Amino acid sequence: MKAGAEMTDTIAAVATPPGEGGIGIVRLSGPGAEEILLRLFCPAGKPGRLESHRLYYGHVKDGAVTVDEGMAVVMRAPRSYTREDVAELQLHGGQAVLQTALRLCLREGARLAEPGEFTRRAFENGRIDLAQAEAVMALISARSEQARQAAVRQLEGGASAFIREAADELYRIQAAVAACIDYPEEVSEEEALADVQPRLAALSQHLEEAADEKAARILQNGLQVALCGRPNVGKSSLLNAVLREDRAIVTPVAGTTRDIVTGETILGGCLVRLTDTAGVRDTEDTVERLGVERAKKAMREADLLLLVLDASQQLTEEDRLLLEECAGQDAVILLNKGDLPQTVFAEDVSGYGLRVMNISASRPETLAPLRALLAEKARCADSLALTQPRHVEAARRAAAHLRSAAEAMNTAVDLCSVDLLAAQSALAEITGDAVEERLLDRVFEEFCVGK
Ligand SMILES: Nc1nc2c(ncn2[C@@H]2O[C@H](COP(=O)(O)OP(=O)(O)OP(=O)(O)O)[C@@H](O)[C@H]2O)c(=O)[nH]1
Ligand SMILES: [Mg+2]
Repeated sequence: MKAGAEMTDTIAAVATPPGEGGIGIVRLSGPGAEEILLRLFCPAGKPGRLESHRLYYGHVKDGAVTVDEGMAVVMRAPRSYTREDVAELQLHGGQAVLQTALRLCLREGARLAEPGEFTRRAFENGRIDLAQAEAVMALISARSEQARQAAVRQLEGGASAFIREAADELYRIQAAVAACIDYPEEVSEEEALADVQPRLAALSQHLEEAADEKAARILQNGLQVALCGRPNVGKSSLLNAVLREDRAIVTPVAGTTRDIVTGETILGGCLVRLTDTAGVRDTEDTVERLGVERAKKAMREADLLLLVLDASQQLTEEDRLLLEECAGQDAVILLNKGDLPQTVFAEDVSGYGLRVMNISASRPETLAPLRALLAEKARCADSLALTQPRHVEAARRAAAHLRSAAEAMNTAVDLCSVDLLAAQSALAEITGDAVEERLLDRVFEEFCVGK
């Protein structure tokens, strides 16, 4: 824990976001929570000691001066978010009101909470493990229904259960190795190898399958889709049509889009980030050339490419070059301007092994299959056990140690022990079962104050 932060003191923070709102909450946690609350909050009817988990109407007072009227609740340990005594004030949600109430809490003996400190206390007091604590932040920052569902699964212990099962199997493997080393007359090296090596392989594969970096990134940041094509085929029109907003400039002039234009939308509960790019062609124009370079970079970074072709015009050399570039990648060919007399048909581009869709950016009803495809590609969390980049990284590290343990056993059985220990501690980092303070500091730094 950081210098100055003591779990025995009482912390306070505004728990609701800055700005104006109907209600704002000031939160206290620690042994002095109730006492501090009662020094500034006067419940109507003077009930004496407050009942736990009951809401009281009253006034916040600075001496004789009223600061605001509102409600207060005390939640005594251990039945609270932090498992400590918690008190909350629900006041009018203006900054002056909330900051004044917070200042009074600090004057009466509370300390300003650090980011994530309430959740850190819930973790330190054993109410939740580290993966669940991170799920709280993932839930707060979830931007799509898919991300929300994944965060709730993690909060309910999904990721933790997966990791603990893996850790249990690893303990059993470690026990088998120890038996062979300690009692060589009872368990031979051959027996140990035949038993343990396949189990190590299975466990590392199991972890690797759950640690899908790409899927975890798509879940957090959305599916990255790049619209590409030669100038004037209708990329910007398509961006606007899918986003249902007038985001990019559209004109009949080839070379309209010079820079990258991005927009986000939710499709089927999943986040999709669309990038419109400059039409790709050879050009002498300096600005347009830079735009084309950016377009190529966006194409390299995308999870999915949408190659837009103008179906009302003959294919050009630029179209063919782009088709070749997209072949072999995750790409879809969109034959746009289907409302005009058609010159290019699906058969003409079937040789590239890519899916082809007939659309018209100016007829939104033709885009339903494309929307469905994007939603399907962006859906990635259904079977994903691990969704946080930190967990994915640690699980991959554990898997790598298991593979090198299996390898080391070929030389001598006892050589695998170091790798098995390293794998075990990588798994423990995920749930926070045995972690260093520095790691905890890094995890909770990401939080907002008041959570
Ligand atoms: N008839 C018809 N016209 C379209 C369609 N989609 C785009 N257009 C027209 O095609 C022209 C070019 O559209 P843009 O969306 O600017 O094309 P772009 O690919 O972004 O062009 P650059 O930015 O120059 O690369 C505009 O006049 C659009 O109105 C379509 O489905 N049908
Ligand atoms: Mg454009």
